[in-house]
Amino acid sequence: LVSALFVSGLPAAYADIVDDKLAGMEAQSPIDIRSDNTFFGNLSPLTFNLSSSTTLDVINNGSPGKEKTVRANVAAGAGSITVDGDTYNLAQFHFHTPSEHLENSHATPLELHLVFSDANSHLLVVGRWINYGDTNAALAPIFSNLPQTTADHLAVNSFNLNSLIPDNLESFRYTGSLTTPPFSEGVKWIDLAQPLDMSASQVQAFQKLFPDGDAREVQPLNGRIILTDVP
Ligand code: SG5
Ligand code: ZN
Repeated sequence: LVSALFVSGLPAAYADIVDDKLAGMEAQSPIDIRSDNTFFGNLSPLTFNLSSSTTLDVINNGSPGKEKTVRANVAAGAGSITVDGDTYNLAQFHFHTPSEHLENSHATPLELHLVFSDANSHLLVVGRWINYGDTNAALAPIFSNLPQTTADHLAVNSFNLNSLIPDNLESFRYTGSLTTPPFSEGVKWIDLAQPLDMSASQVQAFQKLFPDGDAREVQPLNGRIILTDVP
């Protein structure tokens, strides 16, 4: 029964993922982050150390039955985050439409995920909601030239990773999972409260590639606690 709940949250592309792979998994992502399920506290500081000029290798992984998104692989050593005394290195960032995490039960048009891992391969994902607004100049080199097929690669020569991170680092933190197969648990999630803006045409360019979306449905908290330092 529990695994059936999770399977019901899969995009059609994951229909071949069977129940037994998910049996016993109860701390899954994404989740609905609401003012009535978050707890206020003093959270440990986040220290980002990000290159202001890194190369990106942008790929489209759109094959049916596989996780679908556009991913930017960053050069080794281009970025890290230190939290609670542990340093995690940035491997890649990618996007989902609509947002996977909900904000008071509402999705935003897009969500950014920055995937980091530490020396022991523990994963930490920094998520950021993306709203409609001005054209995002920093992301324009990617969103104006999105790789249309899996055969396509886009090289970006000088990307400022700091453009993805707000000055205000207030966040929501909880422990969850990958949002795509194999849905591995023990992933630290830090969802930044400050959204990023992109223009409607930038959002549309991404949605055109994945008309059915590439977002997993929200998963039950099952007693997990979401901490926040948003006043
Ligand atoms: C995306 O999300 C990424 C996965 C990522 C999952 O589907 O897929 C792509 O970017 C394909 C273009 O990235 C990879 O597979 C790279 C190895 O999985 C991981 O990052 C596993 C380490 C799930 O990530 S998420 O939970 O942040 N959404
Ligand atoms: Zn993701």
